[in-house]
Amino acid sequence: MPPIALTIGGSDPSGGAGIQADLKTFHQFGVYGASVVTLVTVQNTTRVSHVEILRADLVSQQIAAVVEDIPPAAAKTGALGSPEVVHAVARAAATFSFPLVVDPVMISKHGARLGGDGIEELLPYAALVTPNLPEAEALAGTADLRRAAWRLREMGARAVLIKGGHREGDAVDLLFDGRDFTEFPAPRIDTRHTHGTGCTYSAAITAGMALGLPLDEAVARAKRFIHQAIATNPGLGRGCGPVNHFTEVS
Ligand code: PXL
Repeated sequence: MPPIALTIGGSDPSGGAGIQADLKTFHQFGVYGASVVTLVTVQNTTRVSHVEILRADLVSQQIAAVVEDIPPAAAKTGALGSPEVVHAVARAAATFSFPLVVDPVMISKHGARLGGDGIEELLPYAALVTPNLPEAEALAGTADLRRAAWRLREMGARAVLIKGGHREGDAVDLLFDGRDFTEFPAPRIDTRHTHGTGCTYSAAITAGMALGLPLDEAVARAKRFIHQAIATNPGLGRGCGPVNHFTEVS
């Protein structure tokens, strides 16, 4: 039996981000993927034209249906849409016996609001939280990387990975587990095709956890995967295209 991973997030019909990206990534890592939908976007590589958030109790029921029957070895959250959905996920997460990765998605590359409000409620259940720099700043109230990581630990996350994709220069990510700071560097790739990068990266980390890797090894493997996936993007669409989910796991 393959290990099982669960994603809780939004649908991207163009297949590059959201639960579609997560499922493709789980599959590429040899992990069986289950998915709970929180919101439906209408989007392609050029725009997000609508976001429809599901009722919170529908999210609760989907999680319960999966967890009681196909218990995952790890789970992640992506776009949650509303504080009500965050609350529903937090109530479920309080009962999880497996690690949860929280990707605190706030706005899409095209500026559409996908969630973030009330996300603090979920941090005490996070084995790892994976903000980009703007998200870390919004949550922690500081742009200083190490101070933000400390603050997010104080807010309840067991470990913090602040991603450097929105910084200048190389894409250096900073992991803090409460004891050590570890940097994960990669050269920046000059491309507009980075749609779904955050989703794919946190899904790859979640897959590594489902495979039983220690956190730093799961992050290192995921970092190699996302770097290669961006570098070999298929150039789909007329806007910000997806990364290459077919890239080899190494
Ligand atoms: O990458 C953040 C994200 C998460 N979830 C969905 C999205 C996006 C970005 O577009 O569409 C559904």
